[in-house]
Amino acid sequence: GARTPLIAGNWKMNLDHLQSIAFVQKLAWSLRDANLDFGSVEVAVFPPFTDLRSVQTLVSADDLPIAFGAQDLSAHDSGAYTGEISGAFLAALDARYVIIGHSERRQYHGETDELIAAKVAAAHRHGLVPIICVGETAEDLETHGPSAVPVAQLRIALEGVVAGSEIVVAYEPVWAIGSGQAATSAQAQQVCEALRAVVAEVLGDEAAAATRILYGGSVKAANIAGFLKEPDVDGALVGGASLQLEEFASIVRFKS
Ligand code: G2H
Repeated sequence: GARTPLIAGNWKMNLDHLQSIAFVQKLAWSLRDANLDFGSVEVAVFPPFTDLRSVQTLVSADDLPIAFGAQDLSAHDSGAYTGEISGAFLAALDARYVIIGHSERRQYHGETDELIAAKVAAAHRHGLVPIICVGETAEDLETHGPSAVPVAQLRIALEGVVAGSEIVVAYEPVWAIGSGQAATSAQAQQVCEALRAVVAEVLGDEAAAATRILYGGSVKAANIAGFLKEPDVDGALVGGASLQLEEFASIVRFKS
């Protein structure tokens, strides 16, 4: 298709410093050995903040075809915000992406749709590509049906978009996260199609056609093919399986 699939490894709060560095190096070797065509798939890793500098150093020294980004950022650009990391800091590390509004941030850190919109705006002020995460809980699914909650979340998040700036959307049903119980590819397609319609409505048809929409939630080598066959699924946000080198490399190699 017209959109290059993105396989994004969200490490969450896993892998210590030495494991992070070894992982990126071995991933690069593994992908090189597989003669992966990087025109046909993009790979990105999302280490904890404290390992971004090391990953940047490694990736730039060896010119590795691996993009990277952060798992969160502050809605503010600078100032008295103890413990926060600004988009400016991430841009200075050459991070290309930043994950925003992951359900774990929404659930455990009280992030609201409005805060997420402010973080999307902050990412765009610093030239970062936000990966905007949306998804419904099992209860939402039962009460409101498949697309209503993710669609409503995305509508608000898109208020932060700076016109003409790139976004990535990730549909991650909360009931499928880390549960081993992935959505079916048909379920993912149904919601991703609805999300693309929201992008079209808010940002226009051209933006909607260019925007990559990922599926996330218990993605592994055994189910990635089904997701990527769907017309509106343009890659995956991978958690647990992104921590295992061979498994992650197999996911990446799928669509080469
Ligand atoms: C969903 C996903 C990565 P997992 O959170 O963002 O994690 O693949 O472990 O379900």
